[in-house]
Amino acid sequence: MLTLFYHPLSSFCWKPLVALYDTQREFTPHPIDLTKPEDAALLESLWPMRQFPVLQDGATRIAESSIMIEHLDLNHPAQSRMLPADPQAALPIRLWDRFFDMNIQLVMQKIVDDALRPPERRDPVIVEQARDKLDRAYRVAERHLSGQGDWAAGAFSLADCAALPALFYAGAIHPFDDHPAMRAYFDRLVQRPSCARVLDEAKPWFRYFPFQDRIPARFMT
Ligand SMILES: N[C@@H](CCC(=O)N[C@@H](CS)C(=O)NCC(=O)O)C(=O)O
Repeated sequence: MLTLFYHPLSSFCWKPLVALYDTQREFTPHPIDLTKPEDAALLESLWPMRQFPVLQDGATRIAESSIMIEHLDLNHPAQSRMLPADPQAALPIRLWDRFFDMNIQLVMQKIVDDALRPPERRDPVIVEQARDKLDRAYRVAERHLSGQGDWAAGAFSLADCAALPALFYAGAIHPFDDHPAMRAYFDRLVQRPSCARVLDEAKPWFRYFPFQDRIPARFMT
């Protein structure tokens, strides 16, 4: 039996949720509320980094969103895969998964972290550097996506699972409206039923996102 420990607002949790919904695998969702000491203790007991998502599969416990998606492909075959079985063919997908996590998601998170600090501890230099890095990543993504089909690297994959949260949250804080290929790709992503479901389930929590007023109205209602 699969159990996913997660929070509906958490960007990295969206990755396995999209994969699970997209492949219609059954699992037990176990929301974790880190404001509750007992939930924080539970998460720490599952993964000492105290980060979600964590996937429990029988006696096997998996941390790290990308690894758990691979674990699903390997151990719970479904009608489609998030990574091809051929390791060589998987390389571009791994690249774009890392790209969205490292160059967009984590960079966007620096701006969120800054906004969550008390005003006297905020650092405009960190925010400016993060915005510069996002600009560079957007240029790279735009060039890449202009030459692609519907998805980030061939068929819908792990790379697209990573792209949804990265582009959703980064796009709210640092819009990519002037990047037509990114915009078109993002529109395709949010319309995919698995992604739309994740966004819908996150809706009640968006008010806790410090830049909630920048989330496009179409995702709030
Ligand atoms: N590389 C990890 C990142 C997980 C992560 O940073 N999760 C965040 C939520 S999006 C978290 O648990 N933050 C709480 C904390 O770090 O204390 C993954 O891909 O699963």
